[in-house]
Amino acid sequence: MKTETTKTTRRALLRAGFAGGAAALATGTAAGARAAGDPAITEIQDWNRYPGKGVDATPYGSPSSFEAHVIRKNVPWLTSDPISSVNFTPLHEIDGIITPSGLCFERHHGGIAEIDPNAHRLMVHGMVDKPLVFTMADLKRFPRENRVYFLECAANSGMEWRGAQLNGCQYTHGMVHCVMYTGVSLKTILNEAGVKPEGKWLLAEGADASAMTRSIPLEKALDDCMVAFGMNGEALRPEQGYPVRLVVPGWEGNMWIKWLRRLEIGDQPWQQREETSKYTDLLANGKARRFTFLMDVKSVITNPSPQAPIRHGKGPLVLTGVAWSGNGRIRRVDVSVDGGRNWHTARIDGPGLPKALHRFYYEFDWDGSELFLQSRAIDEAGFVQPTKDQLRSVRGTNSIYHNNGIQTWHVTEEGRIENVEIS
Ligand SMILES: Nc1nc2c(c(=O)[nH]1)N[C@H]1C(S)=C(S)[C@@H](COP(=O)(O)O)O[C@H]1N2
Ligand SMILES: [Mo]
Repeated sequence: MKTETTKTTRRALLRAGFAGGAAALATGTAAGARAAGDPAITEIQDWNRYPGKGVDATPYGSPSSFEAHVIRKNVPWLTSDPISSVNFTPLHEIDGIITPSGLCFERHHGGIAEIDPNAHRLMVHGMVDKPLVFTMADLKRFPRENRVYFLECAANSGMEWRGAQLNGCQYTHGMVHCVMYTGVSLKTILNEAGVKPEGKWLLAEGADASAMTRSIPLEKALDDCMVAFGMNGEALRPEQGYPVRLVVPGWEGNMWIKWLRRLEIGDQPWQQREETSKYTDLLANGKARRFTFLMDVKSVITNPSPQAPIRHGKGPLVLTGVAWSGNGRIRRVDVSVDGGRNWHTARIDGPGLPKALHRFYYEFDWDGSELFLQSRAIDEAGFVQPTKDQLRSVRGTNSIYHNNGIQTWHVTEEGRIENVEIS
């Protein structure tokens, strides 16, 4: 009873205080102005009244139940079976440059291998002095490295080659993620076996039911590739290749063999399915580009976007997105609100790491008129993200791979947003 009285008094006081302040707020900035008697202020909420769950309620934590909509999603009609399919990173729901492990898009060709790490082996053989087999425990006794990289599937934006298709950056650009990997440099492992002078290529093979296999030039293997067992500070997730995957920085995701079990050294590529029938780029003249490993400079505005419309009306607006390049760092990102007529330099915030996502922002006052939003990234090698028309004039429309064209979002006066194409 006493508590009730106290509560009523406090509520009454709050109400009185805010009735006086409301007039001043209404003439101030839109942000922060709230009507008098807002129950979020005047009512004592349950979480303020009762103690919450104690420690260990969730020994392995999970996001707030109010964030339950922040999930990977697939497009069921794209593939006939989820075992060989893809889902997409919810780019419009995340910020910064690191993709939370549970939101990293998944691409499997034979489902997720559930591997007992104690029964897993990594074999190194072929043109080497000393063929070797490593256990996971063996791998963890080599010097370790921590590096942040993006992984993009070569088929990201693949549905958009012939025109605007999917309504949301999660679907048009969500086959990319960026995490911090912990592992051993591939060079260390290969040096342990001793690559023979005639060795020029590396074959990497997965232990999953698809036994995914790709040929990688030895030069790249000895440059910056990693044999990774950690992501974002903990073990790899099963979806991402637990207990160990190959990291091939800046190059197409297909080469980042998950559930890695075999590395073979040879003197030429093996012409596996994934580098002949798949992941080659069919041009207009019927010839195909092969071994197009590098992921070119690319960017996309993640907010606002079709799944994240403008709900706050005119006034201050935070536009944000991500940019990345297989060539290294992003030098600059330009943003246009009028379909590419005028460009503004966006602000890159957070670490600018080579072959990692870069986060950009462009803050402006929206006057409530219709917009055509675009972003254009430029990398440190000087490559400029092309328009889709520029890309098609060189590559045609036969391929589904390596589409790094500029994305356009149409914003209506109501703040609704749609995937469109204007250049
Ligand atoms: N063993 C194996 N490795 C694999 C695949 C696979 O199906 N099996 N898919 C590849 C493809 S096509 C891509 S795009 C990336 C996806 O990595 P992710 O699932 O971590 O996003 O893994 C690659 N590595
Ligand atoms: Mo892929």
